[in-house]
Amino acid sequence: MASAAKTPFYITTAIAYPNGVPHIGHAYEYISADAIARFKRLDGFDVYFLTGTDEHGQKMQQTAAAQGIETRALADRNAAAFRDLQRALGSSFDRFIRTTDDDHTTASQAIWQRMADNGDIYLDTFSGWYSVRDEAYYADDELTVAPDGSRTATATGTPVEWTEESSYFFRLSAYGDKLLELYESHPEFIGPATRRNEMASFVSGGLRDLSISRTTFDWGVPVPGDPDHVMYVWVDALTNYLTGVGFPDTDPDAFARFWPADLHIIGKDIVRFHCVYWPAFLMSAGIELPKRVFAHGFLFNKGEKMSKSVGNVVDPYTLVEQYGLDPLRYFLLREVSYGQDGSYSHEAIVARINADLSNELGNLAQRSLSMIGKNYDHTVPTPGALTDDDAALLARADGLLETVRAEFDDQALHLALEALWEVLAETNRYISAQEPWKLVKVDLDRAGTVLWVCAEVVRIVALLAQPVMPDATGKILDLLAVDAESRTFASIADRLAAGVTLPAPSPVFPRYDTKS
Ligand code: ME8
Repeated sequence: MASAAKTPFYITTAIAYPNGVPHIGHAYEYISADAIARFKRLDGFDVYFLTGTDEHGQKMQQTAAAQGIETRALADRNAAAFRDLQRALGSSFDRFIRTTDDDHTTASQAIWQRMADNGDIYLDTFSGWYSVRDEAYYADDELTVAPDGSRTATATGTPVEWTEESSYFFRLSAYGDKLLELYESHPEFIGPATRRNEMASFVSGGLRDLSISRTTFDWGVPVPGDPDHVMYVWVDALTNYLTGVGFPDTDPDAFARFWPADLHIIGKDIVRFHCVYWPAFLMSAGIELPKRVFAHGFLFNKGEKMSKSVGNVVDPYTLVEQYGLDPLRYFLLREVSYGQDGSYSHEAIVARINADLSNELGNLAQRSLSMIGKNYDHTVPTPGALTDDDAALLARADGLLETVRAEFDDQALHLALEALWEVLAETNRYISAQEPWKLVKVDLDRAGTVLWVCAEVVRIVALLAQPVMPDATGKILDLLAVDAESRTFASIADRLAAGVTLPAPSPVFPRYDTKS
């Protein structure tokens, strides 16, 4: 297998609750994780990209009951909607896992058994507050009490209900010091750093044992040896990351190769589950810990939280249809600082499409290629001796791989794009200063060198922008006659070959006409 020689890279998204249809926040997570997965593949890694749906728990059962359908039917319908959306967004996932898949039951019971064998699970009675919407337990000091006595979780505003039942507990309290040691010795385990500080302060405040089973409903993975209990949905949900690569023994080779995961991409609201509960479960089960968890921010519509009651929940398909997939992918990853909250609006999307895509990249490519077409019979001109300006610009373009790789490895996707667009801006200044449209009339060789430099920068930027805009950059690379084998990052160092015949150029990024 050719990929065996490559370094493995295992990336996951959160698995969404399919109690409703996906929204733009989900789309944002998929697009960003997909860009990272594509980047690593193009950079020579053997990538495994896992995503899927989190189908158990009380919320799913209650939603289905309210709609008068079987829980399984609700899960089937909406899991399909999530999978279809990912396809529509160009997500290059390797597996779409559903927590109702058979191998996932086996994996969840296996990790449970290992935690039990390690003496970390005991039976007791749980009494406390539970938010079905968050599928989370809250302590008294995490609640807000309204004048009428009703309680909501302060962090999320969701209602909580008093719950009292027989439950298995996980000895989370025994893991506080180990978790703090983990954050200390592996500061890269949680990104961005603000989230690490939040978790360190949460854990320092003392951890209580966690209720990990329920008896008042049955939509979940049965607890091994006690089928009256189903697992707390987060125990099985987190385990999906193990199931997806063959744990415990459905695919030992894949598990040995891809575990521990390199990167869990999640949203900021589920950091505690991934950075406190998950490493504690794994430590207990004697399984290696993932290398990094990165929490992106939330996406808001014109700065407002999306909510059904406000009526501003945007269907991702509508945005794809209105702006095109690649412009939307570019906008979300360029406009929002990855790791922080961000906002989108029609005006902001149009501004990015017109300024960055249509002007900065599209016009540069179109101008250079049409001058080449017209003056050099559609063949790449042979560059002559390079001036200092030519060499300086090419050197900047050549340095991009290193910069962009470092930004992607830091999940600073917006800074990677910024670096690419800075070089495009520089190239546009260069072409204005060199005026090849005048040079072609007086010095065809020099004009050819200038146009070759421009086309070469466009090639390098297009190669590096592939993870974010796979289709549009593919078209640009077609226009530059770059063959399919020469589109990985290993080919960046190859120069655009002179004498190659180019197809007739056509614009790749039309302006968005606000009047239409
Ligand atoms: O949390 N902006 O599922 P989920 C950006 N099943 N991201 C958002 C968002 C927004 N407005 N709203 C949600 C769950 N997300 C669990 C995960 S993982 C083992 C189990 C993100 O459907 C959210 O932060 O509520 C999460 O990463 C993902 O969408 C799925 O959210």
